[in-house]
Amino acid sequence: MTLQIDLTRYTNLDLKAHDDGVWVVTLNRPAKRNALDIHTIEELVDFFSAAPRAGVRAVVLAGAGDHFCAGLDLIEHHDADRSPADFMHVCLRWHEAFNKMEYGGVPIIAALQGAVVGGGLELASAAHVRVMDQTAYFALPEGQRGLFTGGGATIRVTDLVGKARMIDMMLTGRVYQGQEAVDVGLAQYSVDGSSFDAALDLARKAAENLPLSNFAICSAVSHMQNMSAMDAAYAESVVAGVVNTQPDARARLAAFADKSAARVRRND
Ligand code: 1HE
Repeated sequence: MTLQIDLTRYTNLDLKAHDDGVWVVTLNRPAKRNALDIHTIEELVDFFSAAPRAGVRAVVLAGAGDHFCAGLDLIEHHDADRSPADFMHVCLRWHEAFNKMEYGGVPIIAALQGAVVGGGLELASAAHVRVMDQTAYFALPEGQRGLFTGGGATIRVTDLVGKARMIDMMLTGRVYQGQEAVDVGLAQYSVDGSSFDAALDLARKAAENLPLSNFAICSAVSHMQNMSAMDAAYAESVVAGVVNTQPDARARLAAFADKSAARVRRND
């Protein structure tokens, strides 16, 4: 079953499909530094719910303008004067969107520039690969704003940087940038030029893999992290049983056997 993605439904996200199945999904409220309002979150839920069944081979997740994302829309939050239950439901929609991203099985490469802060870092951490340029910086300013993370930072940012750094970022507002951001695990790539171009190259490379392999890589690893080692080993065997016997893999295995496939070599 292939779903169609109706582009006319999206206003806060700009969507562009490339011929090779790579989609570029751009947060498109640069005047608001791509702050995440309710509407944007609902569009993320819609797109990332449909993507695994719509032939999307990989996604570049970008932000329009000088900043990737300024996090929670603080003005909307201030004006709405929400009750605890209301904000709990807001956070549950964020989790719906970010879980669809992390567990959906479609590779997502985030292209980062400028501010990647608060909920913007939570969004970036739900992608599978993060590429930063030299303007990008990361922070969790929730503590200074009288807030707490609600979009999964306690899980995903802690996974990336570890508990001590996560708590330090929240307590002190510490900003990470440049090589240090890569060293602590916030990004996997730091580029001198455009993070978008580099992310697109990586997405195209990932899109050359068989979709079922990518599905396993971009869902099974996360699911298995939530299991006991015993259960994860069992689940890995089941997933490998399905993926490693897929008919589409036979041509790739045959190419290795007849020596026409590229070998794995050191980078020169
Ligand atoms: C916003 C937001 C926002 C900008 N919500 N409107 N996140 C933060 O604490 C980060 C807040 N933002 C900033 O620190 C700065 O705006 C930036 C460093 C990202 C960019 O600075 P700058 O000088 O380029 O822009 P600006 O002048 O601060 O803002 C430009 C406009 O964007 C302005 O709107 P305007 O109508 O007055 O022109 C700002 O109000 C608007 N804007 N950021 C709403 N965040 C699920 S819990 C998650 C909890 C969190 O994410 S807390 C962290 C929130």
